[in-house]
Amino acid sequence: MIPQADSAITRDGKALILAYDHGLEHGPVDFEPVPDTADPQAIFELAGHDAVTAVAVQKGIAEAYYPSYQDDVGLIVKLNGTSNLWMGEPDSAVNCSAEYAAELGADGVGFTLYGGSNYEVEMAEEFASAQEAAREEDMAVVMWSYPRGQGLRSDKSSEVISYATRLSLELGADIAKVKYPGSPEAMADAARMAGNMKVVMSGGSKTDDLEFLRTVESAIDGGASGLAVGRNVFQREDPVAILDALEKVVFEEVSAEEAVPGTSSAEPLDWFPWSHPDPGLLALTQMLSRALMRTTVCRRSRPCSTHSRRLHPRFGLDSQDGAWAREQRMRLANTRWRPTFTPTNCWKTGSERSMVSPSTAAKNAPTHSR
Ligand code: FBP
Repeated sequence: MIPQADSAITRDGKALILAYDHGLEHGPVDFEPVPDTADPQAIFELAGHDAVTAVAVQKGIAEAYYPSYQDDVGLIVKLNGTSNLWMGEPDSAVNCSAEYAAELGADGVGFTLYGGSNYEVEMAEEFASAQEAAREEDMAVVMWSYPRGQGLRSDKSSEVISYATRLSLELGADIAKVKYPGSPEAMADAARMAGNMKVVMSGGSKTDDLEFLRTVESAIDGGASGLAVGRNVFQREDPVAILDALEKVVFEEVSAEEAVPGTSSAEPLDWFPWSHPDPGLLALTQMLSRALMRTTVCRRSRPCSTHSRRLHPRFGLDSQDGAWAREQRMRLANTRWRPTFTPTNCWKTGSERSMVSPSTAAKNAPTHSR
């Protein structure tokens, strides 16, 4: 691991990686809940959301779709992967080199390692080559560290997940992506074992909004630096709403209850100079304040995607898009950042953290050890 304050796939030291390698790992079944998500273009559109620091895909998807999104979206190319048709001991075929990932424009590479599998030795050797090649290309290395195999009874126990993060640190990853070990305490232990390497939580199968956000909050409280998530975003009818909520929980450290879609009016605004305003006036003021907070500064490390989107002809509506993709694109383009500042204002600045209200910052200040 090369210590770094930030990289192209993190923001404020945190990561929200939109994972989309499911078509290989799980097959078409993962697209059934929202059939339009079988179209990679719909996912790249979503990845333009300000919460998303990078999208993680296999090389075939990157080859075909990333050229249209390289100005707006961070890219992690998975270097290995196996289909769900494989019935043997956990293993993952190397199907892309770090050099080719760099040619595709990747900011980082992803690599699955099944510690504990009968194939662990071969996978670790393959990881060593990939990791060193990624260093040559100056790309971040994310390890999908998923201990599993014949000898492992539980692949999510605290001990196993802590071993998974330690293994990632020792083998040279910059970020370890692990399953949630069940509690903030267990996550804290896993983060401690990772030293100053970042740990992100794997999203897992889809759960309801509040349950999912609570798990993410617990992981963050335990010291996770964010999450890498697929199904819990793209299997929702309203993925933009859950990304809005994740942005609050991951980057602003707002509680799950405050962030859950549909409760945005409960955002803490207790830094206002009055305590009992007229309800109508309060609602209007809250609305204007949120708009002001959102337009103060764009927090992306790349130029604001919405501005690029508004300026770029490809964001005209495409009649070939499915209704779901079209709706998400409309929502991203029209309901988030407003064009009240120029693209030159859209670079990350030191004042980003001021987007968190003082009360929220104070409330969250003591909870993190790193
Ligand atoms: P989810 O958030 O949908 O769980 O995706 C994370 C991920 O690691 C994907 O990148 C990958 O396709 C999948 O989970 C693999 O999960 P598993 O091996 O547990 O089936």
